[in-house]
Amino acid sequence: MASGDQEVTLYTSVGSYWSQMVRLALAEKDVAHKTVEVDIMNYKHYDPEYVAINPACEVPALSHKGKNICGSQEIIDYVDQLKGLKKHDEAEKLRQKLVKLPIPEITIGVARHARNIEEVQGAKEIENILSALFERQATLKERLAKYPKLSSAYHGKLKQVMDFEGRVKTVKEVRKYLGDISSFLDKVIEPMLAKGTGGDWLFGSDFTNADIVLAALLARISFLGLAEYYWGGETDKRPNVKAYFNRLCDRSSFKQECVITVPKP
Ligand SMILES: N[C@@H](CCC(=O)N[C@@H](CS)C(=O)NCC(=O)O)C(=O)O
Repeated sequence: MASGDQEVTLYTSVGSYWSQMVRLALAEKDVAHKTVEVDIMNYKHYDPEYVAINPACEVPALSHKGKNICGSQEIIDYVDQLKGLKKHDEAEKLRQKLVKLPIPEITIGVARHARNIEEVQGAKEIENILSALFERQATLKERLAKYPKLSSAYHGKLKQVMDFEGRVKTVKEVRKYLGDISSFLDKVIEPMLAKGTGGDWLFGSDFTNADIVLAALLARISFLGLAEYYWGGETDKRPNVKAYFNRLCDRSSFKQECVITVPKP
């Protein structure tokens, strides 16, 4: 950023999907900033100090010059505008589709049903890590009782969490979301990469906002023990997605911001 770089503060959580996307964007766009780690596993994002920054009770959020920008895509757009970066039209269209894919549902769905989804490798460890998020409703109810002035934020979040949990109740539902990712990879990403883009990335040699979202998405699939299912194995399913993922793994911003390993049991 030309000026005022030091005024940028990013509120993020290390393993969060939407935070990873934003951290990757800030690294790629060379935005100097201060990072505040919000421990969502211990529900620090429900504390009044953080709710004052983001009433949606979620990470990421970004503060700049007294303004709070909440939500990953809003932050990416804000940073692009601030830096005067030109949008790539086709990449923006693809980015809109990528952000709608049910990765949050797959994350919580896998956490809830890992042992019953045989495609997941390392189910027990994933369940151990993510089970910390199972107390969201109980924690929100506690906070509601403790901080009635924030009831509007807590009620809003509680409703969102209840609707969300209702969508990942059964293995069958989670399998449907896994299928949505398969068909998107098969219909859009694999053919696009197979045809050749003129470079290493989705639209050539520039690492666009669509690459940023796809990178976080593939990192999440890998973290959930699903890389083998989507692009690995003897059949070498989706070789171009696999090659793209391997190139990502060599990219320093990706290694730094998106790779979180599952500890061995
Ligand atoms: N639409 C928001 C979604 C943010 C979001 O769902 N963040 C998750 C972490 S990846 C979160 O804060 N979850 C905590 C919770 O739901 O309690 C965005 O794009 O930033």
